[in-house]
Amino acid sequence: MKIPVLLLCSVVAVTCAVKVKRSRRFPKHFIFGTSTAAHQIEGAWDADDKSESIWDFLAHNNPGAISDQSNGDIACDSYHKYKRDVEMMRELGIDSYRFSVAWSRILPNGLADRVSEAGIAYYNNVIDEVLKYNIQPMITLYHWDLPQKLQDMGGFLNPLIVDWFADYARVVFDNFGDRVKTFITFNEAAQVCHDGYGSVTKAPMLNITDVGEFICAKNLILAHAKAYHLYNDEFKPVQGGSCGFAIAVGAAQPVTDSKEVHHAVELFNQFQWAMYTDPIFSKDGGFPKELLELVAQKSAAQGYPRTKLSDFTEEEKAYIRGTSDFFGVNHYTGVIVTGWKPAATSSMAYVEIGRTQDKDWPQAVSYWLRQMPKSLYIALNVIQKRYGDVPIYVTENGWSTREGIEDDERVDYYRDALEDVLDALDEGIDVRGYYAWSLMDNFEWLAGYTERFGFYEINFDDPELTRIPRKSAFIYKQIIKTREIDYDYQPESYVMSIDAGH
Ligand code: PNW
Repeated sequence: MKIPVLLLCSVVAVTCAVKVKRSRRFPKHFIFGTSTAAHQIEGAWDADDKSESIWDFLAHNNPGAISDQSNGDIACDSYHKYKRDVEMMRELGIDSYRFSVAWSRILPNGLADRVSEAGIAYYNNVIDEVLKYNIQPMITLYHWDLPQKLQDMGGFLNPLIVDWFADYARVVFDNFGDRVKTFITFNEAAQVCHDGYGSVTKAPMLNITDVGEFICAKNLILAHAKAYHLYNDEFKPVQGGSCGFAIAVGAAQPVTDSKEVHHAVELFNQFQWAMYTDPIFSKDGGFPKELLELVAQKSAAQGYPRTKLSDFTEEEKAYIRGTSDFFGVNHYTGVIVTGWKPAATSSMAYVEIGRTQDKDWPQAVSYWLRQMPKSLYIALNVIQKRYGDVPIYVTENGWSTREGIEDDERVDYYRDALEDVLDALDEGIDVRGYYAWSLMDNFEWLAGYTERFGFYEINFDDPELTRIPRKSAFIYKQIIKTREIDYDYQPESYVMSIDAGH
């Protein structure tokens, strides 16, 4: 008797679970958007008075570093084709568009002695065009494209970057803040400092392990805080918007429930991202304690006369704490953490944390990207557990394929990720919006044009750079329109149109 009853119960439970899942909706005011970044889409690298950014400089002087020897000189040519881009946003029906402005286009000298009229005019055009169709612009001030002239003066290793960035931020707030109500100072500090200064995977490829990364981290966080205070004190009272920080948070799941593995997960989170966000969002401010201790121990063992990472002063801590109106999270994938084996010889505790990805998780074209089950849900949970009820925007989330408009893997990825958002919302996590990466294929940094993240495909050999909607574009459009995820929905044809009201 027992077995059939149990069986029946589980069948009912499964059916109910599926039903509940399917009827869930995104709240009315939930924001759906797409994200891009200036260097990845604009092209027109030397139009008018624009100067070279570190990515222009890298691609021009070290083309072998980019996997297809390409560059962002033309990219999607959004500098000239922005009206078509906005038309695509209307086709998708998005509520908001996240894009970045190029420092070297706005301030060709890097310093704020001269503001480019052409640069300001271009971004005014983009902002006005999206607003015409009721799409809210969200601006990232820095998405990895430092003016090369500032790199020549040390870039993020020079403490003066704090003032340089605040001067630049003033120009951006002053010119665009009347119409733009959400600003993000930095996109992914860890990728700027770790990949660009501590390694060779992003410009300026300095490879100054630990030391360079940590100097960059302190200066970048102070630059963020200064720009936030400027906005908060001088612009917010008049313009009424918000200003925040966006960081990449990968999911980290413990392989077992042991204390040791949980500790390894915590260390992994600290080194991967919390080092950049604890100073801003934690109650006490400053860098994570364990991380500071580990770096101090390693530094001593390696013969350094002082630690490679000292904490902020009490005054700095107070200045930095609370300087973000929301948590911007870029999320793509995750790992299973297996443990931590400290080794006296290695320079960074980070590399000693054992982690793996499951071979059964679907693999994207990007080597680092696998679809880990529930990964966005895990990331959103960790953020809320760590910092409490901070408003969260998913500022990036996406999947890479090769060319081709039949992108079922991307469709699967987005549906799963959006289920994770619904699960998080069900639990009361304050997720306000979701920006998919990316509106269209674009220049994927060191991977050039070999990895495609777009809802719209671009053939970069076609001089017209025609944008063609992929299957995923129709699926995203349907989700936005109905505010729910319908697994049975299939586009009838691949012909796009703009719905009434967009
Ligand atoms: C993002 N991770 O970076 C960038 O912000 C975009 O410019 C880029 O095009 C996009 O990813 C796709 O690569 C990432 O830890 C940072 O998994 C970190 C991770 C992934 C992407």
